[in-house]
Amino acid sequence: MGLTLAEKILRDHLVDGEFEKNKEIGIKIDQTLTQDATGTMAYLEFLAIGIPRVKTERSVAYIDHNTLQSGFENADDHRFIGSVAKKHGIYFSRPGNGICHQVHLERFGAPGKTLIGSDSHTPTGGGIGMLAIGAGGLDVAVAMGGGAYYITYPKIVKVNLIGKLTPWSAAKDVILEVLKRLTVKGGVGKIIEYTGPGVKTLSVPERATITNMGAELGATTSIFPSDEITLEFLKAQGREDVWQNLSADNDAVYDEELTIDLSQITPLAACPHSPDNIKSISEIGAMKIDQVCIGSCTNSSYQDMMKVAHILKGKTVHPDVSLSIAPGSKQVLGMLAENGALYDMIDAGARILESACGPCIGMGQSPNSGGISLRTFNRNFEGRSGTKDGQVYLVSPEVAAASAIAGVLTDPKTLGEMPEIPMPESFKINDNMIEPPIEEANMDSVEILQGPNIKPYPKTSPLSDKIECKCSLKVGDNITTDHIMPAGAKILPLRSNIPKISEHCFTVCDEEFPKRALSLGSSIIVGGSNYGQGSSREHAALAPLYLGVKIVITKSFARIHRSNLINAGILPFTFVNEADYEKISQGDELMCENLIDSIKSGKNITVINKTTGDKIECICDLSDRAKDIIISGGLLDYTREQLLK
Ligand code: MIC
Ligand code: SF4
Repeated sequence: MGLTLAEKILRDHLVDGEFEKNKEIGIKIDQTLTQDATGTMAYLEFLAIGIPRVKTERSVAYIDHNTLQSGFENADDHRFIGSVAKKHGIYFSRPGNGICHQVHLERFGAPGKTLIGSDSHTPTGGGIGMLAIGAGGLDVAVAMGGGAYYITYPKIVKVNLIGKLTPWSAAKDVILEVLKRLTVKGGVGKIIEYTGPGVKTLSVPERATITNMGAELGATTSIFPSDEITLEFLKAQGREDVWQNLSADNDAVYDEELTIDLSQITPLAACPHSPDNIKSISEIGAMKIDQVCIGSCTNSSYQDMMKVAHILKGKTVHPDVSLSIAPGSKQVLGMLAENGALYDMIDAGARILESACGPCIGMGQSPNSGGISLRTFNRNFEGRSGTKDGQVYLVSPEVAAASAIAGVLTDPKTLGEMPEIPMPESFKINDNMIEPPIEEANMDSVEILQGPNIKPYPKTSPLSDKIECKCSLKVGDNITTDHIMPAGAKILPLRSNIPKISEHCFTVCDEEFPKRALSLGSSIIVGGSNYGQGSSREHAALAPLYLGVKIVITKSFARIHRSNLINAGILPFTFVNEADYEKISQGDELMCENLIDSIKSGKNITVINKTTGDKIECICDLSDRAKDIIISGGLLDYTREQLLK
């Protein structure tokens, strides 16, 4: 029986477990990446594990999220990460060098390798045939130390691409179409593998846009084959030596299959407040807009920016619209500056931002009250822009630029002939903003620079056999990590300080939650389905841990967040009968006993609602390794115990 591409890479890297669907496997990790908003915690964890040098082939620390320095905190974090990187064998991509996923694709990614990153959009690397997966910071720390990364052996979905995109339809529209069909939970426990004749019509940046936003499907990752187009891209990056020809076997067997005819794709938008709330541009109509933001790890490549520059050339941004553009990397920005496209953007009135995440993570450029913002980004969760009632629509760069000029949502197909933007034969290469680490022999000369806002990992304790406490919060379906642990310019500087950032935990849903949870001492959260979708931020588990949350009971979890809860020693329970969700109200007194035995044996666990008398059956389905992690009090304690052994 033939293998899919993802299966081939997984098998090449298998170090623990067997290939059985839904069973846990451990894979060897070749490369890791971190960004600054998750990086400080990841490196504190790496230091706590105590391995002197990273054991991966390549580990890179990027500074791209917390680049607004309105106080000392972010600058201190950058210095801390830089010093850890230098000492412990990690390459350091300095602020200004670009967004982690864009730079990694350009300068480090390699077909057939495994990459985990403490950022959910790490699957961008799937655009060049890498098996690239988003993970919690602690998982990345363990992988840097040479430990395996564990995932449930996923189902593999074949997306058969046929046809060719028509002018002005974009890769963004392809992934929005996939999101429309599969929804934000359609990818959980699955790898999305793109095949078919349509693959050859897509460039590497286009493929990367598609794999990047596979994160919004909840997928473990997404991947394209590595072919002659990949080779061309790597050659242009001066890195053809890492290329290999990779694809699925002809007789590969997939768990699910869907076909997308690229020629039928029209410009689409994800409407507020979910990436799967898809409508066509023509269906929405000429809606008046207030803001346009172009950039993010989804759509900030050289080709994207050149299309935008072409649309803006010789025009003026509509007087009622604010347009900002953040090219994805120093390489992209430098090339735009050199060939004059940057002039066209500036001349049209675009506000050029540094090469970083910027508005995508609410680091500035929040829209006006109730403002309609078109963004080429990948997430439009409520409040993420920094404006609570902001209405964010996710669109392609072509739609964004055309609309910025017109002042209303505009189908770029009305612009006439589309320009041919060829892939450059060679990209401008200058890695002067990537600092290599110091040689191992000299590592003792490097001092770790830890600013006052950088506080240690929260206290954990081994699992108790009985938990008796109140339900401190009950929430609904599709709760995102932006609900649990909001981001934005005001809160992100607290990423290195769990006690402080915890004061903002769940405040989007309930202002009083942090105080209430703290005063209860210990408590349980109840949620609906797809709980914890979105970001990889382990802060969405560490803040609840600090606030005393012992169990989260839901109808279902998103993958990375569930792992982060386990890593933090918080029990992830699911209802055996989803209808039992109704049997717990906020404030109810809950109790469960014989936990250690039940966890070990995998038996259902009965949660007794002492307020109503109801008995609620829950499952805590864990692999043997996850059971040990939970019983030890989390992955940090577990790893330390393993190392002592
Ligand atoms: C995001 O897009 O939500 C982020 C910010 O990149 C996160 C990481 C974080 O919260 O630091 C992600 O996607 O994992
Ligand atoms: Fe940065 Fe936005 Fe990409 Fe997250 S989604 S890595 S915040 S650009």
